[in-house]
Amino acid sequence: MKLKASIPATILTFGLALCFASIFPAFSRAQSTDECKLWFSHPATNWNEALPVGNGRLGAMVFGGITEERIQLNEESVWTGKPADFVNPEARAALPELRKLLFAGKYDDAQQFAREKMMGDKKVNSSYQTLGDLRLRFEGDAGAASGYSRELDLNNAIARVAYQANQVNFRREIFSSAPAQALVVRLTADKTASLSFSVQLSRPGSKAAIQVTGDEITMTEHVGDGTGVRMVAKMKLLHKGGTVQVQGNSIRLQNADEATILLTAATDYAGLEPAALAASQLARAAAKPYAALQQEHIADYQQYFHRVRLDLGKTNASLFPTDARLLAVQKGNPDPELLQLYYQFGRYLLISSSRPGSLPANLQGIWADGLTPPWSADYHININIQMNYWPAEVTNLSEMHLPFLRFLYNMRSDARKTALEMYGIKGTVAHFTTDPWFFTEPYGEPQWAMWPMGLAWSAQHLWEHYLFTEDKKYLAELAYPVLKETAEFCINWLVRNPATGHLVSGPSISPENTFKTAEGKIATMVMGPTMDHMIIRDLLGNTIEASKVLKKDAAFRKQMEKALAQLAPTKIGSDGRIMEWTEEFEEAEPGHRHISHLYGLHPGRQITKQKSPELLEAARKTIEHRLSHGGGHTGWSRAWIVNFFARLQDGEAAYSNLQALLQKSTLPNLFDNHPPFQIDGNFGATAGITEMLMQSHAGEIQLLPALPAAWTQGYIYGICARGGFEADLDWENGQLKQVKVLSRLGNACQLRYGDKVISFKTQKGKTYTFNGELKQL
Ligand code: FUC
Repeated sequence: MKLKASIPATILTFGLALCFASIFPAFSRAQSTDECKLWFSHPATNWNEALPVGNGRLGAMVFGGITEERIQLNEESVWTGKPADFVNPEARAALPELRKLLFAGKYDDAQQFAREKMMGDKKVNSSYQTLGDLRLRFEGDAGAASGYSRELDLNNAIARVAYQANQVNFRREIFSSAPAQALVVRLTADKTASLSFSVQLSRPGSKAAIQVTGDEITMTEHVGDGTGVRMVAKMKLLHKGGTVQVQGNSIRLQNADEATILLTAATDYAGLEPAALAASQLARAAAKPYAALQQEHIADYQQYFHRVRLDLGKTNASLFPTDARLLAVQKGNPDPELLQLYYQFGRYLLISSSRPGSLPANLQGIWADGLTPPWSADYHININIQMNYWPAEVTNLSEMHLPFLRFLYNMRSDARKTALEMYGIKGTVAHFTTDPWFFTEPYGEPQWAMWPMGLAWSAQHLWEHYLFTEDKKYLAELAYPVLKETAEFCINWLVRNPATGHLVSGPSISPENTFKTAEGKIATMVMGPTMDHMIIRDLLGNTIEASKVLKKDAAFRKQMEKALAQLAPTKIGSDGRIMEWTEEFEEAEPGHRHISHLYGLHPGRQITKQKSPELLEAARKTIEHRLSHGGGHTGWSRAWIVNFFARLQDGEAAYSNLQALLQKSTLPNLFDNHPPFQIDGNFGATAGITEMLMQSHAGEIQLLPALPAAWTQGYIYGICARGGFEADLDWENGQLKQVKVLSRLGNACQLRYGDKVISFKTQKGKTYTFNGELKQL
């Protein structure tokens, strides 16, 4: 196969688009198409080069092959497993003894004891899985193909493939439509009767049944050998010209002018009949012309995507394929437009993997190949799912937060049961990970499992969504019930440390980190890891606020206030770092990826420049220590570090960690590389770039708090701040030039730029404009 790299024709309009962008920046938040494209001059040779499309639920990875196109498919609820209860029956009775061991410093004995008495026996294996593959095999001589390009157009959420062969220009367009709930694959050629291919659905390694009738293929399976959901995928081939024939498990189309393949999929996860659902979705999509399907898809997607526009500096880099640009960055050539693309890719991924009514984005969003993806592509709640949702509010995608928030609400019944059966405590608790059946019990090794803070951390998101929207109905009906029950668990979970008199959390861990005991052994569990207290402080503070907004539960509020006042404080160790545990243990892995004890810096708001400058300094030392011992080596950890430095208002360090993320932890298709692919780093970095440009966690809106020297000139339009504000920021020569603040809710506003501060009252729906001196214009 001979391929010639080509430059898409749209690049020719690049200069023009630029000029319009700078003349009329306020008219549209749509970025120019070339700035918002991933493109490649060759088909994907592996999954990490393929391009993701998705409608929140139905996803696909497009490989773009010439003789064979593989489109790997996903549907968010294709899971093995089922609801399971597996609290260790000895846990409740063992709890006091375990606490005693830990208070006595018998960490090693405690470890063994917890493994036996606290860990549940999770017999039901549950994993997310691929839906299958859609394969097209093209006929004719593809050896002569040239002018190949493959792109993901983030402006329209469409993947495209184009090439010439035998003097014919072939084109493919692939998108996953939310309005149609269907995957759409469109094939055209600029010469009649040139399209000949066969199409097949399969699910490698599984027992899926395939049925081919006329122009439709149906694939069904009770996944996980009958342990999981029942899934159905349906595909229909529509064509203009040519003839269709069933050949075994495939449909063969010959000499067509154009073709459209529609694919729908459903499972019985939500109690619906999947065959009927997939069939009705397919019939509805098939009744619409391609142009209408495309138009409704673009309109639906752009209402979200076009809310934010970013410019970090212009180059001609988008003339080059994305993988070549990434290589250039890896060789030390900065590419501000690649960061802008990475940022918008993060927003694209959130819109494509988390729509209202869907399940939350899992460890891989919705995109996972095979039957056994890494970590089951589950919902880890000790950093990963939270990080997935860090960009939701600030990048103006508040609706995309809802699947996670609803998921937390749905965890309550299992979480209540675990709290009571395992600890004898009222309220709700979850540990380090879960699945779509909401298990909340710990299992496996105490090193990651003995951590009852998964729901408490997640609950922060419930309050944050309220801070951005002030939606009281949502607060009363969805958020507060979870906040309250989780707070209730926490105040009953805390016990008094006999040595200090403070309330502490335990038995618990500082997620996944280990320390050396006096006897030289490696241990994990303690009474009172710093992160737990930071999370509980946040949760109780937020729940107190929520109860005030809703004017309820005054007596419970008093209990929370009392617990808060006695909670163990965050301490600085003799080496100037934030202490991770109650004692100054030596870390077994000083560059560990989890930097849990900085939760108060980010995503929390306990450590701020204004309120706690000493802790802020200690936080810096903590990160630097980790980094100097090889920290930041997983994608998500690096992304968290970007957010930490943004909160430390250190633009240069945030920027160099962003570069490191692109250099060391980014795959050719811009997916984050843990390794392997894990989507949290994409989302974490998108949030981090926003935090560098605007922050609102400390009671005011801080403008350009961590602008690096490399971003001399640029803008960001449409990002959001707590209190219901939407801001457009322009900067020049590294200085704020102008800021426009739209007040959505009519709250009072305080802006800060460096030492300049301005406070003003606002009216709902009005925009306020200031220059770089914060003088109103
Ligand atoms: C957490 C992390 C790992 C990984 C896993 C899915 O437990 O410690 O690095 O990201 O989740």
